[in-house]
Amino acid sequence: MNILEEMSTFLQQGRAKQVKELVAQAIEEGIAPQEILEKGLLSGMSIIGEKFKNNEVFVPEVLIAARAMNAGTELLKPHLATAGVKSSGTAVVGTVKGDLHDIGKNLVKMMLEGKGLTVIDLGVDVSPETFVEKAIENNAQVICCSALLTTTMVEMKNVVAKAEEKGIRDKVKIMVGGAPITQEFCDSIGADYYTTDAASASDVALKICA
Ligand code: B1M
Repeated sequence: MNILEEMSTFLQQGRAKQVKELVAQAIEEGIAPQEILEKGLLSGMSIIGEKFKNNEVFVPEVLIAARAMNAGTELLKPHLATAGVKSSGTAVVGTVKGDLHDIGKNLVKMMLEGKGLTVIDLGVDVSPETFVEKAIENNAQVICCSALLTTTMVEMKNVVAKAEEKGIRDKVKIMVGGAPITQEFCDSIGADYYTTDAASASDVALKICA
């Protein structure tokens, strides 16, 4: 088993300490941070996701795997980020109301910071009002909404509506993403951009702010 497979296995077992140690070792060995993220961490989380779907593991196991994932990505963060880049714009980022999934949102945050953007992280379970108020308060050019549940993705429409109501719709772009989101959904709610992954989200955000 190579180091990334081992990392993926420990992540599935929720062994945060071992995941962190292997991330540190992989960085030390010169493995590209993106490869560590994709083949070591995300691959483990995707296996857990499948098992969760098939009732082979349950919420506690998923939760400790998620903690191990966050521990690993935290260590990777400075390596994914471009050091010393001057802030080129501001984005507010959050997971929509009713939704507590934050791993994808944290990756988006990390990649945006890596592009030198100032990121206001609103956390999870964020109401449309909060997205819009914080965008106004921080003069943000982009609002990034993440959702993982089909029951919560509808909240994104409310973010668009709230931005219109508060008169900032022409000043701020709204980007949406997360596993259940599609381009079609994005278009149907009047959001501006849909991206499939955190790296693409940061590319688009950078263009918006340029
Ligand atoms: Co939840 N969960 N979960 N869960 N969970 C899913 C999403 C689910 C698909 C599992 C399944 O059934 N197969 C399912 C949703 C089904 C549906 O809606 N159709 C589900 C469910 C049902 C639930 C609960 C309702 C379970 C319950 O309690 N009965 C509950 C809901 C709680 C709530 O939110 N109110 C729940 C709870 C949890 C945990 C707390 C245990 C835990 C979350 C821990 C945490 O986040 N801190 C959890 C987890 C971990 C998952 C799975 C296994 C993994 C999600 C994840 O982090 N993936 C997930 C199954 C799966 O996705 N395979 C599942 C890794 C992450 C990097 O991917 O967030 O998609 P993702 O981000 C990607 C892209 O989507 C994109 O970038 C990332 C890649 O670079 N992206 C963006 C994300 N946001 C973006 C924003 C952008 C652009 C791109 O622009 C703004």
